[in-house]
Amino acid sequence: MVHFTAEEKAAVASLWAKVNVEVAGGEVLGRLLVVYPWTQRFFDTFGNLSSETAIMGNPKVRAHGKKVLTSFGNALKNLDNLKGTFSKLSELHCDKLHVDPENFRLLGNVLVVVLARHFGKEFTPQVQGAFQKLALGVATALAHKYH
Ligand code: HNI
Repeated sequence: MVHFTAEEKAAVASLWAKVNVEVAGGEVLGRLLVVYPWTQRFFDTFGNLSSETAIMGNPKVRAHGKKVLTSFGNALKNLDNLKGTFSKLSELHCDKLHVDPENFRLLGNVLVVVLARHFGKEFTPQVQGAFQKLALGVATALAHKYH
């Protein structure tokens, strides 16, 4: 289980309070689909994903990115129980969606990159480290129910 120090908890909470999940969510999912094109296979009902411009402007990508990042935000309130918090979603992604859990780690990394771009100098090495830990914790929790 990942453990967060009081400093790490404070760092992720104060940054997350400033994140616009709608904007950042669309960007994170869009960039995932651009940079790791094999992830597009899970979203074949999303319409046009034929180019970077198409992906980044696709309303379904934006809407789903918002949903994913809103769900990721639940981690912030449950830092001491990530596995319990994401157990239903882990079952869904495993049993119904068949998403390879490696993709959760990829999405976490893309999230860190997007936050670094949005926040610039405010995204200090301490904040970055805390977020990387959080992203890994969420990815591990989402992978927990895989069998
Ligand atoms: Ni994910 C649906 C949360 C990563 C593919 N996903 C969801 C839903 C939530 C969610 C919430 C909606 C569930 C519902 O309808 O009950 N996904 C998350 C979170 C992460 C994540 C918190 C990582 C932090 N999902 C990923 C990744 C992929 C992915 C990395 C694939 C690359 N998710 C899906 C697909 C669906 C989905 C596919 C169903 C989409 C649809 O509506 O058709």
